[in-house]
Amino acid sequence: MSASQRRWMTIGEFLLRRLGEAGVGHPFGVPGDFNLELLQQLEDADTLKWVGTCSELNASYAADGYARLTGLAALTVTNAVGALGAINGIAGSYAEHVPVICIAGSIPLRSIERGLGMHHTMGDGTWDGFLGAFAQVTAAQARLTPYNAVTEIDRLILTAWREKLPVYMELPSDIAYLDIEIPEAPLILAQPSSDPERLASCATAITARLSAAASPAILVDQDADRYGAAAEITELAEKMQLSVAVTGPAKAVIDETFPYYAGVYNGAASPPATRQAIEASDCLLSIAYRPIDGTSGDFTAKLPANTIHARGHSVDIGEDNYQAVALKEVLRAVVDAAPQVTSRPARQHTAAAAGTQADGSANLTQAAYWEALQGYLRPGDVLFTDNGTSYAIFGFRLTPDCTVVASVIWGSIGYSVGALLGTLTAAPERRHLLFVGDGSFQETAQELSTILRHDHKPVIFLINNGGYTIERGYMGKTETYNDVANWAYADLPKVFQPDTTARSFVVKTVADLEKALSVPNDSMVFIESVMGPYDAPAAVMHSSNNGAELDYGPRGPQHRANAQLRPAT
Ligand SMILES: Cc1ncc(C[n+]2csc(CCOP(=O)(O)OP(=O)(O)O)c2C)c(N)n1
Ligand SMILES: [Mg+2]
Repeated sequence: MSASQRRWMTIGEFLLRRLGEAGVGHPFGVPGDFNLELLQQLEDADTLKWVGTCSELNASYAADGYARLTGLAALTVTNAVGALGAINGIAGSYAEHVPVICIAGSIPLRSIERGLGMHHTMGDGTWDGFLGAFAQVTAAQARLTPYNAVTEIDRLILTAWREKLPVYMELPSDIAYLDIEIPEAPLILAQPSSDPERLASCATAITARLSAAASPAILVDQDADRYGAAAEITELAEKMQLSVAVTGPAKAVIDETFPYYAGVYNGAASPPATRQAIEASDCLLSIAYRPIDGTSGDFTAKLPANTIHARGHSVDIGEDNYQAVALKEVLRAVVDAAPQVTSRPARQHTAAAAGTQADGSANLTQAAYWEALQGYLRPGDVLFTDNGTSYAIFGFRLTPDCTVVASVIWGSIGYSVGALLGTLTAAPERRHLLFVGDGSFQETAQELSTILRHDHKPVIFLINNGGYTIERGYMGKTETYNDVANWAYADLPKVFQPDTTARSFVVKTVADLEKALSVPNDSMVFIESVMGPYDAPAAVMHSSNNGAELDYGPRGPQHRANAQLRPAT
């Protein structure tokens, strides 16, 4: 009898079976005595491949990256010391709407029942505090027991997937090997179907408004990707010949060579044509727009008053609120009902620049760097940025089928290095490009060793500018608190893997960079580019300068002479 037909299974095996059915092929994490029994079950079952990381924080970032490409991820950590190490990343998954299952191997039920002081606890016989901590940063939490495991495992996995949010599960270490009676049917990941009447009325109302408008447009935020609705949006835009802009967190969700693509919208910081398409639209369809400082041009965004707000499970149209309507189904119905429009032909698309025009022997500048990298992009690339001057990638004109992974809302530096391990694990056949600063990299650099250990082949573009240049635009242009130690970054692949085939470069001129960009992608390429601490893209500096006004107010220290790095004029 195959495992999927058995009526009895151990709790641990059942959990692993459900993860596999939900498409989680590679849980990340760090072992500990409270989860080793589950890891042994994972080894014995040999259906999932566990990926050990250097830290739980990095495991949480890796899981987030993995889920962004596959739709769901998991990590296994040990009680409290492991779980709390991961909590920053789990909270980030909550902010960024990424479904991640955090499984904490926790203290035995025996210890809980008897109130025994245990290691990895406060030592006072209490046990609920960590569930409480995770209640703040997850959509659902549970401590498994033999009598709730069947229902709670399914509830948590389905909640994560349906709501696109993380969940937290404690598996007490003395129950993973206990047999429970289990359902034979596999777990099916599906959104609940829409209410038929609400769906029909909602789609009819949206179609009528879009059809009557002279300049309809769509604004796409990241939930369009989380709910897998990009294809329907593109189809609708093509059929009705309407403009589609994205927010920064949704960059690359819409193919940037699509004729109706209108750019990245960010309030007053948008390109004028993008701003016009959105703010002057007489019927804007917003897909889950979540304005924060960084996606609203520091609150200068002005969406039209009659904007239709569609979200994962609900829609607002004027005074009408529609519940129980699934985003993908709503868009599908609108596409089907929408008239074919021919009166709004698309603009001509401008081709991506081929490469840098700068003098090869000149010292590398940020301007020449980003210009050269624009020409390096290929269709299908996965691009990462961390917080820092590498935010310049939001200005790239992307080739088709790219994915951008960033954490614009949560913004925890170092995220990108851990998340890169996750996307490489999920899609090793794609080319992965990491754009990261020295300061961000220093937070999570050790995960490079796991990337090398699994023979992944990303290209890492590290800017060595001696510290936190993006922060110098807020405050402390020349202060030492914005400096970091100068590492031999390009030597790290060799440190982390002595017999590595990684190709490392320290780049100081445009010609050095061109040479590094010409090598093949058959092993890791690590390009450390040395640039000045006061060299920064103007858009990043404008954002930092504005951020300081919001953060410190009119009486803040940012107005002192030379307190801030400003855009070059
Ligand atoms: C965990 C965390 N700590 C601190 C910060 C504040 N912070 C935002 S950007 C940044 C500096 C990034 O510097 P670097 O990666 O070197 O980028 P650069 O601007 O120099 O290119 C810091 C410290 C943060 N966002 N997250
Ligand atoms: Mg830096």
